[in-house]
Amino acid sequence: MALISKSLIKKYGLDKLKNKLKDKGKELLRHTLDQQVTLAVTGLSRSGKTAFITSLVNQLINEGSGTKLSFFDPVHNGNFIAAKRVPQKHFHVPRFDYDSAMSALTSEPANWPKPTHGISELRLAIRYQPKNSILKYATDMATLTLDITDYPGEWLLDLPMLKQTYQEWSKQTHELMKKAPRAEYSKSFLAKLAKIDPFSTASEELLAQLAQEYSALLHTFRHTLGLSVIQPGRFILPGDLAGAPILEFFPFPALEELDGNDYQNAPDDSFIGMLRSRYLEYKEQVVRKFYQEHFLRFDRQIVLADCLTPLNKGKESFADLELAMSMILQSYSYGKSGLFSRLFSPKIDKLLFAATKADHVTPEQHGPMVALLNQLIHQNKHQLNFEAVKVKTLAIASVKATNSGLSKHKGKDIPVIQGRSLAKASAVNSNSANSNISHSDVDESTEIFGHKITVFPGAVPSQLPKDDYWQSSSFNFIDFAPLSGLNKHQCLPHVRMDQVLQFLIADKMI
Ligand SMILES: Nc1nc2c(ncn2[C@@H]2O[C@H](COP(=O)(O)OP(=O)(O)OP(=O)(O)O)[C@@H](O)[C@H]2O)c(=O)[nH]1
Ligand SMILES: [Mg+2]
Repeated sequence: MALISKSLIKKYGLDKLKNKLKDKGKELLRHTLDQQVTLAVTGLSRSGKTAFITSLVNQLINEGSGTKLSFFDPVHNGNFIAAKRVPQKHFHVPRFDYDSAMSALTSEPANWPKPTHGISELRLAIRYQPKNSILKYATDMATLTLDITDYPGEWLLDLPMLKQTYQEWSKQTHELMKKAPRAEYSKSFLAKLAKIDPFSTASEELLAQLAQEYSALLHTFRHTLGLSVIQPGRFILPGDLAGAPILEFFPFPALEELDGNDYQNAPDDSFIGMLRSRYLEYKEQVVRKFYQEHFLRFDRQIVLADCLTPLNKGKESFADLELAMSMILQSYSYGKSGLFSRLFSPKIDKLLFAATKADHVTPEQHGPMVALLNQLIHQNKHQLNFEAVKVKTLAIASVKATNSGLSKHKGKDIPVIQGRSLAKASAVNSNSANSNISHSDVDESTEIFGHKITVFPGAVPSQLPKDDYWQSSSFNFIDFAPLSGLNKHQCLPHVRMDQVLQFLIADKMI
């Protein structure tokens, strides 16, 4: 880029310069004119990825129709022209279903988009007028191509497996299964494993059946217990691998008593042998392949974290989120000592952590939300070296589903949010019973049966919560439905999506 200077472009004009340049120079110029960013969006299931991408695309393609992007410089400074969806880059990767997501949000009554189960892509072409960069001498209008990839954060939880043998992984996973809250649910599965001789000839059928039970357990951990450390990640989000034998393995506690030699020498057709080879195959064909085929081409990454649901679920769920975050962060551990750098050469230069669903709490709680997320990230900072990556944290709501305001409570003004609950009226009543101030305390006119509620869901701790926090259990938020009356051709209401755009792409549009 430095080779093609402003003065050269000024002196010759762009067309003449193109002719003067030799092939290498032309390549460089083309590269200079084509701005391209590959943005990856991840987070554990239900963290808000689909809502986030839908809102991001919606804000850009409808810019001007009720946009609130004041902190996004290209809009604020007037050099944003327009954005549109264009065919995605990789035809073999499923398309991100923007239209279905928008239809759900704009239907009456409005719904959230359906859960998604794998990777998907969408490409935007963003037109802008270069004002400061070298491009302004070359063209009045430049295009930034933004490739957005949605992929499950669970897949990042598998990275540490790359450095573990099957025996090591099995031991570590079994440790987790022996402890509360997993222990109670794991008992009968572990009892079945205890009856199997690890050196006997494996039955494919039994392996398949046990693998299915292990996957069902992982689903329970995630969806019933609200836990975050789910390994292997593909077992609950298999993408296109559903039913493949590569997903038919599980931890085998009997291995813990074996010495390394017995483990190594176990015949290939024994239980140990079969589980070992599937584990190895999983590491190579699934985990490593994902990093090589997808992760390595991401330029920028946003990691979405729903810290509020684990706060609602309780101490164990929150502790599990802490562990999951530290595992996920290994993928961004770029220091020389980081596992990731030793395995791959990453190129991500900007990393945004966003605490999602900030509209579930009153606005003055956004500061504590960010502080809490910072703590989750920075307690692992000693393992991390972000020297090559710019990192930021924000509290956001991709699609704001509540309105905030003040309400009188015992003669005092207190901050509240109001929205339409997703839960049935009876569930709403019991849900908010523990809140500091329930809907009925606050607003007599609240239509409980119309599911419209006004509530102060509680204070978000700005530190990693200690035992006394869990004992007082002062936090309880409610799931809200999207606001009604949203329109496909207008910008969705949001909290801080402009700051997200500013951090992730504004520097490519100057
Ligand atoms: N109030 C509010 N709720 C949100 C917001 N974003 C997501 N949600 C809630 O979180 C749920 C999950 O959001 P999704 O965007 O589907 O999350 P995801 O990460 O794509 O989930 P999977 O596809 O299952 O991995 C939604 O159904 C909403 O209930 C938001 O900005 N505000
Ligand atoms: Mg999704």
